[in-house]
Amino acid sequence: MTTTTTETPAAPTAPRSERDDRYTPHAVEGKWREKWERDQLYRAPAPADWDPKRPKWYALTMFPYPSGDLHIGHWYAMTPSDAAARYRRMQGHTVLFPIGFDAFGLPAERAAIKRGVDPETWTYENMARMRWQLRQMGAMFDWSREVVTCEPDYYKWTQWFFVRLFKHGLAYRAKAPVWWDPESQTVLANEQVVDGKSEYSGAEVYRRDLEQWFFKITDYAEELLDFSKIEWPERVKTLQRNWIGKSTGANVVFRTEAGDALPVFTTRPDTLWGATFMVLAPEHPLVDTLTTPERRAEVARYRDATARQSDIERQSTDVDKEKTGVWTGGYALNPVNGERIPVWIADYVLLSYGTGAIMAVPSGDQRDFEFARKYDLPVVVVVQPEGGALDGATMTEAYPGEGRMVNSGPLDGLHTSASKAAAISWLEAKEAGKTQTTYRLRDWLISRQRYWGAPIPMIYTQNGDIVPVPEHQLPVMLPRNVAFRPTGESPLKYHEEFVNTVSPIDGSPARRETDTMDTFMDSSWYQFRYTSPEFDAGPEVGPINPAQAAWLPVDQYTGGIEHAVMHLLYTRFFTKACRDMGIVDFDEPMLRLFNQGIIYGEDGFRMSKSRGNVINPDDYVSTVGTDVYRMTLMFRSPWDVGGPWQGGSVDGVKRFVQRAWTAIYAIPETPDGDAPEADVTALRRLTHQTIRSVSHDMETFGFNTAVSALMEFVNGMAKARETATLHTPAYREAAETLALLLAPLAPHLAEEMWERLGKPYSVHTQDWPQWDAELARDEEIVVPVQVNGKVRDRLSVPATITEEALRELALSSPRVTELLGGREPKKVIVVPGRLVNIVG
Ligand code: ANZ
Repeated sequence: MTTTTTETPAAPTAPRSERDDRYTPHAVEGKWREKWERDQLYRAPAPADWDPKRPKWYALTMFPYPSGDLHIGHWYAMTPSDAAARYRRMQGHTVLFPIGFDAFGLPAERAAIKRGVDPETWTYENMARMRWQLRQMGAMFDWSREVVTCEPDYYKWTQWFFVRLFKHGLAYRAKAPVWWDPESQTVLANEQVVDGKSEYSGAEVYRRDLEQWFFKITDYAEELLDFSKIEWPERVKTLQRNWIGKSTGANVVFRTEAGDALPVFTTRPDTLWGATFMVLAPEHPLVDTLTTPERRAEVARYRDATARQSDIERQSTDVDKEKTGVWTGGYALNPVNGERIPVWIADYVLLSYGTGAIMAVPSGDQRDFEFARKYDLPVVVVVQPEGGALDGATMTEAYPGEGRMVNSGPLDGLHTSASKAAAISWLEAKEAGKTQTTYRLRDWLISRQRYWGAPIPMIYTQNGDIVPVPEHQLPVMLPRNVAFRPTGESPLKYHEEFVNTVSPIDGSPARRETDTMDTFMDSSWYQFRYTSPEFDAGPEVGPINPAQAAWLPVDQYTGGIEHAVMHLLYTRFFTKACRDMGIVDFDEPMLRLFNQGIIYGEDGFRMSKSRGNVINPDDYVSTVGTDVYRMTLMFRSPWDVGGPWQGGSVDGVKRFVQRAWTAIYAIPETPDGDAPEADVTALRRLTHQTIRSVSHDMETFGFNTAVSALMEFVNGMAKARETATLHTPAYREAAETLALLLAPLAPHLAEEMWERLGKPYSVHTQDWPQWDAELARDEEIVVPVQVNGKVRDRLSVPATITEEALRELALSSPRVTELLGGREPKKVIVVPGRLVNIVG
């Protein structure tokens, strides 16, 4: 990759005017943006108007939250995404690239509570400013399809989906322990609790029981593990797989001495004979009955302490984390041998997983082992490694590996490869247990005790019925003028006019649900709505205009990895549920996904106001212009890598833009000149090689190498002008190619160049150039290889071969290896393109 700063000599024969030789981004960029908008250049046609030769391509960038300011992260996410969409269009697709706002959410409400501003006013003012900023990106957004999730004609459908999910048995109400964020006074989803703290406020969270609405995402756990229909990054698939957390094993029923069933989930039913105690989650419902009077106070103290920890802390596999727990005083009976074993409670057992109770096998499970050693509980070896002689009294850690079963009744002598299946059949025959598959995934809690969200469209009647708002009555409008009090309940609860309604069954007085929906619900279906943002043919038809449905699903989605397990899992679930409800006819919302990296501050840290390392895109746009800023972001590193912002590279890109302009501005309209044959051939080769490499880069989101190839191209064109090639058809071909290849990356510059070249508007509706494989073929050269001063071999290599590749090739030449006779050469001198000299 070169960023040479060679100044380009003035075009030798072309007329020059002072006005034209300097590229002025400001005048140019504003002018073109206005024209594109006037001409609706980026308006995506309805499927009925598609050209059958141009397949559809739905490109989507994650829509922004209207925080009030477009930051560098937005630019880094959206402008390369735009370049990719533009490339698809030139490449022969009919492209949709929409934009909108994820406009409901907590920050708007925080502003209301802190500063007394109305959340709606706050949101709309921010959106107005951000629309202006988004336009500065020069992206091919189809603004005619903008969606704003807080508008009644959007959330009406969010509510409609809720009602449909409810009618389909996929939305239900249940009392459940939920994470309570004491600062923002709201319930959080599991995913919003990070290290025991609220992702929103940073406050420590604790458990509380509330009646909540859930979506049955767990019904889809198995299907969500199937990624065969999508091309998504391995990392995201792994995160989703781990989040879903499938385990296969057995459900085994232990009994308390009083006869209560105490089922456990275990992935190792073969180790049942080594279960020397049981551990229950402190919140387990049987703890009260099991606890003996003398243990009651200690048990209560322990339960209270664990209520303050998050599941993540509790589950920590950190070896240094001290295992804690208390004995209930009670016992249970091991179903395989009737043995009486003590029942403990400990925080490492989670209520929400499996059955909330485990059989502890200290010889096989490290957590159980540490616990047993700490509280002096017996350790019985049930798996003996090949040739080993483990002893429960002396072993220093659990042995989870392979081996032969011992002390295990009917399993004795079996190898562990067969013992699990044997244990399950044995248990099933004795009716003491059965195979079970468990998932870590929990149902999606969607209730929020908040105002700035879509009201959950449910009604509670006086008879205790819970009924959905009839679909034709939607939307349930969010009322204005609510009182914000930090009470922990939805402000809607105190809005009498909102709350009081009538039963859809018999018209008797009834009350509305006052919780609103998690905003991830809004973003689970926005990609559907972009196809037909204003469509409303009644609730029977739904929010997707059948005449626009052919746009779906999304062909290429781009956005941050931080959405791997929430948004990206929810929208997959949502799509599958919609399929099962007959709303869509596909299985996956987004066929391809790409995650961009993160841009850090120049100091290498995440940008933050407190660090003072924030780079404001507006400052750059107003000084160097959009195209330079876009390309600087793309040029600095591979898109999925990101890294620290390097302000210095702005100047290099700025110079490149000027050199690109210089390369074309003085070109004669009709090429009628001659130049040395070799120079013409070299230029054509460069042109076609550049098309080849930039095309490859655009396919693979390699924008950094695309920009660098174009820089080399422009340097090559400068060199060509030294020999009067400017007047040749080959130079014109190069110039037109340059404008076309620049179009996705620097849309304004490319348009200006295209016009300057006298070509018909617009560069963005042109076909992507094709390379001629013959012309693009690497020139071959012959490089002599000397060993100790004598030419011993001649290598035929591409002229562009790198120094390292040439060295490799020379050292592996059979003639050379023979002469060196296995010795390391003392010195290897590579003169690129000319000679390799080996001193042996
Ligand atoms: C006995 C045993 C013996 C286990 C052994 C493991 C090894 P995964 O693979 O993550 O699904 N377990 C079950 N429910 C639990 C809960 N609510 N909280 C904490 N731990 C729980 O883990 C399944 C294993 O985790 C189960 O298998 C159980 O311990 C434990 F040599 O049972 B095992």
